[in-house]
Amino acid sequence: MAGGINLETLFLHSAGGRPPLRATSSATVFVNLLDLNDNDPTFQNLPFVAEIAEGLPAGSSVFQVVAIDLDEGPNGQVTYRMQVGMPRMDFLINSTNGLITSTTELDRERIAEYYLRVVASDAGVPSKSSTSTLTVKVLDVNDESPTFFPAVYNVSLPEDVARDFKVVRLNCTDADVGLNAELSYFITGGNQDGKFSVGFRDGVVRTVVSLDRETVASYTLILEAIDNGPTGNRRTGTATVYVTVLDVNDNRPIFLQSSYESQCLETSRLKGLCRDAQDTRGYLRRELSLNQKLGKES
Ligand SMILES: [Ca+2]
Ligand SMILES: [Ca+2]
Ligand SMILES: [Ca+2]
Ligand SMILES: [Ca+2]
Repeated sequence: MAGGINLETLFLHSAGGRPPLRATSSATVFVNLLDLNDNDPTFQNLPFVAEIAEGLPAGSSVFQVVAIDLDEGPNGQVTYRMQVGMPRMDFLINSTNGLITSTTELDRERIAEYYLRVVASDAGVPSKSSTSTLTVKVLDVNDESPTFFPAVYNVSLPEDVARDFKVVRLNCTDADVGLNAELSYFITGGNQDGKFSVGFRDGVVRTVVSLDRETVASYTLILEAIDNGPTGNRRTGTATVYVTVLDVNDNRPIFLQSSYESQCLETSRLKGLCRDAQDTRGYLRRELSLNQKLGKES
């Protein structure tokens, strides 16, 4: 019952006296009805959902809850407290005005959503209270960079590899969400002769034309991933792809000179042996052993 003062008028009649007194009198009586604590504090504007960007300093305002109690005096005097914070109690509530603030810098990549049990109690005896849940959604900020894993790739390719050959698929992730994690890939170094390309969206490195080991035997390609965060706050990651070009027998032998002269030591040694030989059998024996020796050496 809402508190208040009831005004009632009492009419007094006297009828029992002897002799009877024919008189009527009236008096006004004020009756003050004391308030009972019969109303619970009631939260307004449910359900409570707050959205706050990650990375704001501790002490940032998150939300203000309001509960109304229709009773009077202490019975209607509401105070607030936070009962449970899931998964962590990273917030404070002002007990008199219901303003909720953070007690730490929130990080969406660690905790993206909180559930806070808020209690509103009146100061009656006994006290009445109600509870409600505030959902705090932590909004993403582009505070994570694209990260290649691995960051270094080693690839060997035969020089006659076909054009558009898939050299390597880069693995890159960005822990943010949405545009803050949408990646584009570029080759930013080591591709002077334009032999390689990378898929803008898929991060697959391919050959543009076939290679030639005799011209360039290895490449050190620098790959960059850039996220699609807000202009002025885009973040990048870098990877290196080492490409070794393997030889294929694609060149005919070419003589560097038109003729070659060479002395054969063994021939001259044989001639010497011939001259020195006194008998044919001795010569033949020596020739035989020399041929065996030469056969072993060759
Ligand atoms: Ca109350
Ligand atoms: Ca973060
Ligand atoms: Ca983030
Ligand atoms: Ca990012």
